[in-house]
Amino acid sequence: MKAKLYQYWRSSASWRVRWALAIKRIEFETVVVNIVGGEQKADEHRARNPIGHVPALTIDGHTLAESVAIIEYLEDRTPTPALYPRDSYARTRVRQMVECVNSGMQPMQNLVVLGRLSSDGAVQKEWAKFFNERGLAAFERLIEESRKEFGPGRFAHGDSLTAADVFLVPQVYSARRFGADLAQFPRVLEVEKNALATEFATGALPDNQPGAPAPK
Ligand SMILES: N[C@@H](CCC(=O)N[C@@H](CS)C(=O)NCC(=O)O)C(=O)O
Repeated sequence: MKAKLYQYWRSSASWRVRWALAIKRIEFETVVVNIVGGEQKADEHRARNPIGHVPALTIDGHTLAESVAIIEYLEDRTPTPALYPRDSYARTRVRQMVECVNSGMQPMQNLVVLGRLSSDGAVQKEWAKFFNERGLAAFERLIEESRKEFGPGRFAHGDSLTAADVFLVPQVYSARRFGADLAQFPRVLEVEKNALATEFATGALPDNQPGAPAPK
C-alpha cells in the first residue's frame, strides 16, 4: 500500500518528511491536515499523533510521528541515498545540526506556542524572529566547524545532501517569513541555495503542495 503523509503545505516539519520521502524515492499520497483551521487537534488526527502536530506518516502498516523519528525509520528502511553519514562521529554532528533546528528553533514558532504567548501578531513575529536568528547564528557556526573538521563542502555537512540540509532549508523559509535578517548568515544562505538546486527539492517546496494557495 502506498504511504500516506498527513501534512500541511506550510509546515516546516512536514516539508522535512516529504523531501526525505522524495529523496529516497518512496511514493506517497498527501492527506491535508489544515493546522490553521485546527484540524490537528481533532481526535482523528490525535489518533495518529497524540500531541496534535503534523506530520504523521502511514507506511508499512504503521503510523509514525515526529519528523526526526520518521526520517530515521526511512533511513533504516531505505538506506540509499543515505541522509546520515556512516561514521558515528560525523553522524552525531549531523544529528546536532538536526536538533539545532528541531529542538532549538522550530518549537518556538509553533502555532500553539505563539498563541499562548500573545494574540498580537506583531509580538508573535518578533518572538519568532528572535529565536530564528538565535538558532541560525548557531547553525552558521556548526557549518563553519564542519568545514574545519571534515573539509569543505557545498552542503551543511560535506558534499552530499544530509538530514542537516533537509532540516535547515524549511527553517530558513520560516525565518524569512518571520522577518529574520538572513544576511548575517552567509554560509546558511549558500547551503540553502545549493540544497534547493538538488533533485527533488522543487517538488517538496510549500507552494507545490496540495492545499497551498493558488499563485496570484
Ligand atoms: N518535532 C515535531 C514538530 C511538529 C510540529 O510542531 N508541527 C507543527 C507544524 S510545523 C504543528 O503541527 N503545529 C500545530 C500547532 O501548533 O497546533 C516534528 O518534527 O514532527
